[in-house]
Amino acid sequence: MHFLVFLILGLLVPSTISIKVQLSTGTIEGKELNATYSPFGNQSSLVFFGIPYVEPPLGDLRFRKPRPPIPWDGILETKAYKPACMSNATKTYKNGIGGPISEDCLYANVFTNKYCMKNKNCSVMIAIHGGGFLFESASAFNPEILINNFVGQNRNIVVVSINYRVGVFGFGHLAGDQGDRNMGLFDIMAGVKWVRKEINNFGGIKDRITLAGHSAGAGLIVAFSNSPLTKGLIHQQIIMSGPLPNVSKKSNYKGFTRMAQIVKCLPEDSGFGVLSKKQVHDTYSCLREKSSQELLDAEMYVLMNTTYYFGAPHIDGQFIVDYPDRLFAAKSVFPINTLIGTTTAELRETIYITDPKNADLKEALLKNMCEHIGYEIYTEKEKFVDNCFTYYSNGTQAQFLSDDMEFYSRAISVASIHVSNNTKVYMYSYAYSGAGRAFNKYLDVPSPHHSEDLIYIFGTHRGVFAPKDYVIEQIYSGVFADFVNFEDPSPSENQKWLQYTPEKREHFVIDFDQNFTMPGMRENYYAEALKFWSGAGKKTFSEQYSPSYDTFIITNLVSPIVSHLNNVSSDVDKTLEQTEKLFFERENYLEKLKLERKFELEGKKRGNSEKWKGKKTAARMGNEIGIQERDGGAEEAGGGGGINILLIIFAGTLLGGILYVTISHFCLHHRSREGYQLLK
Ligand SMILES: *[C@@H]1O[C@H](CO)[C@@H](O)[C@H](O)[C@H]1NC(C)=O
Ligand SMILES: *[C@@H]1O[C@H](CO)[C@@H](O)[C@H](O)[C@H]1NC(C)=O
Ligand SMILES: *[C@@H]1O[C@H](CO)[C@@H](O)[C@H](O)[C@H]1NC(C)=O
Ligand SMILES: *[C@@H]1O[C@H](CO)[C@@H](O)[C@H](O)[C@H]1NC(C)=O
Ligand SMILES: *[C@@H]1O[C@H](CO)[C@@H](O)[C@H](O)[C@H]1NC(C)=O
Ligand SMILES: *[C@@H]1O[C@H](CO)[C@@H](O)[C@H](O)[C@H]1NC(C)=O
Ligand SMILES: *[C@@H]1O[C@H](CO)[C@@H](O)[C@H](O)[C@H]1NC(C)=O
Ligand SMILES: *[C@@H]1O[C@H](CO)[C@@H](O)[C@H](O)[C@H]1NC(C)=O
Ligand SMILES: *[C@@H]1O[C@H](CO)[C@@H](O)[C@H](O)[C@H]1NC(C)=O
Ligand SMILES: CC(=O)N[C@H]1CO[C@H](CO)[C@@H](O)[C@@H]1O
Repeated sequence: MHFLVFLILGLLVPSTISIKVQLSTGTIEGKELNATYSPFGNQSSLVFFGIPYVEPPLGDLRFRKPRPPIPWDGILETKAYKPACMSNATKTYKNGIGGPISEDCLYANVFTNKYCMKNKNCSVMIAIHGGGFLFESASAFNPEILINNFVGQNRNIVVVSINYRVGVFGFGHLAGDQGDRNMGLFDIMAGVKWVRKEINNFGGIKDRITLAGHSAGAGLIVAFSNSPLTKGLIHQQIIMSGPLPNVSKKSNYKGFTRMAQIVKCLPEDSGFGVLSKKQVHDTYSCLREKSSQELLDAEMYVLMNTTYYFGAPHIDGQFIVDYPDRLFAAKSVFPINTLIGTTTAELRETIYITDPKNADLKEALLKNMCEHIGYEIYTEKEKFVDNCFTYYSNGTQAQFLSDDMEFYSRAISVASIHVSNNTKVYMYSYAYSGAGRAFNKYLDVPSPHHSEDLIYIFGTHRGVFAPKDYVIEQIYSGVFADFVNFEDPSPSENQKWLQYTPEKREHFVIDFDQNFTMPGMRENYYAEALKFWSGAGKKTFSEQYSPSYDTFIITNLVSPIVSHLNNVSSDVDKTLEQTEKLFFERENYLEKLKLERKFELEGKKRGNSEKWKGKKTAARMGNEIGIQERDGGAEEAGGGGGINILLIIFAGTLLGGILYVTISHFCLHHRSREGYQLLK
């Protein structure tokens, strides 16, 4: 038993260890902090909160890659969390009242203990928070939970949590921008490099670093370990319920551009076209003059009152060099030890398709979803739509479509790419649905959904724990701690956790019966989903989305539809007015793609000599129905544009789309939910 060894040695450690630590940039002074909540005992820790790991990204450094920290004289007191980065504080702190936010937010927090400080040989875990690349913060983690789960119980892990810039501050960019981009990812890399340099001062070993994250945090870790810039920086990764970031070459530029227009750093009518070098320079100069609150307010405005989004990092050619699909296919990713897994319900976004309430619409809704995916991102569109419809019309299968696509089949890709002779890959499927009041449920889908297992690891969304929850917390966090410490998450000698192989897709099922026994190993993780999605055909990578979007993500596809069906916005940020605009924009756009495709195929049939004609006709059709070329969100600078498009269409078209268009027009003004049925 590894634990026993640690325990005995732990008792021998003298209790007079200074809590001042000398770093390469100066001396810091931390404090002792003990947990106070667990029936397993109050674990004790030495903590150092708010250590500067880069120069504050203020003034001219806004929107720039981070720079090394500035040394200080004397002793820097590091006993309290620093503010979270600029974000919606209510969402970041999840306590109903918010908490401090600031642009001066790039600090690290270190949790260690006397054993590590003495022996200087502890493993290190760096926690990367989630929050959709827009909110949350290391300063919102409850320290006691990290102490109990990882530092204490003789697990002796040196835990580091870091803030990184989010929203427009962390992932903004303009079209044509050649400057610093994906600052949030560069922040994380600077944090990891800082840990490598300083962690021995806290008792950690720099070559035993595990990067751990959930959701968007996990997505950022995937982006991190896919990057050519990070080779050799970390030893292992933990990827919990992490969809790959929805990266495209331009993701995030429309929301950012709209934000710049709102604060008057770009003319209202400047659209979304590529900007000249000078325009980019001038826009950034102007944005650097504004207060951080003004930019945040504009970000919030865009999220709520326009059809645009913020979010994912983008392919910048430096940190993220290509689409993950391509990086994986080229096997250009440097493999590392990986613990990866998902919950059995995640987001279930397509559950509206099988909702008994929509029973009459089931086929139409499924076909519509398959068409959006097929026409927007696959090359053999008709084939995709047929296969998708056939596979997902079976029973209530359609509710899994979104999770199969965004979570399960992608978890398989990530796991498989890290399998090598020198690495260990482990996979889990979290199926425990008995959390009850221990989880502050925030989605109306079955348990265990996205974040539900996180209550036992980092404590986010934690509700009221019953005695059984403390036991589960100890077991489940122990799996993660053992992976960090021993490269092996097996819960016991009797229940070995076998390594994942692409052939058998071994995975450990996490569930707990009355005696807290877990089911353990199974094979063929999501076999059916894999069969479907791996045979789904080639993606186009042509970066063509409906006018308000700059990347493809199912959430953004589903929420306008569900909002429309319920006549209530289901988007956490947007008003119903905006989701309705999006709904019509997207349905229109799909009709346009189908029409173009029809002409393209007819052109093909007529033979090569006439091929160009078909294309031309398709383009002309597009123009005539009033929707600009696919990439031309530029034309609706004033926000949304859905209504204008529909009016133009209604007034202008006599072409094939007329029936659809008339219906759309009708729907818009009468908000008729029947409208959907007519889309058939
Ligand atoms: C942990 O600390 C709290 C608060 O000081 C105390 O009430 C509780 O009894 C302690 N628990 C254990 C198991 O020692
Ligand atoms: C924390 O716990 C340790 C070990 O039980 C104890 O020596 C120390 O006084 C406690 N510190 C605080 C601040 O409660
Ligand atoms: C750390 O050091 C202690 C004391 O030398 C030793 O007993 C222990 O095995 C070491 N742990 C690791 C993980 O190397
Ligand atoms: C911040 O988030 C909360 C909770 O989702 C929401 O109610 C509020 O409107 C948001 N604030 C702004 C300014 O958008
Ligand atoms: C959205 O617009 C409404 C109405 O103009 C306004 O009251 C609200 O503050 C705006 N929301 C944000 C987050 O700016
Ligand atoms: C439909 O789903 C059931 C249950 O998952 C499965 O056994 C069956 O093979 C499926 N049918 C088809 C035609 O795929
Ligand atoms: C792993 O080892 C096996 C047997 O030693 C060898 O055949 C195989 O090529 C190795 N694979 C890789 C990826 O190095
Ligand atoms: C739990 O353990 C008890 C005592 O060993 C046993 O009687 C019971 O069947 C077990 N329950 C389950 C669900 O395995
Ligand atoms: C949709 O909701 C609005 C209020 O938000 C209401 O005025 C309207 O009548 C509703 N429409 C339908 C079709 O239920
Ligand atoms: C631009 C965009 O679509 N961003 C989305 C990327 O994914 C995150 C996390 O799922 C969403 O919150 C963003 O809206």
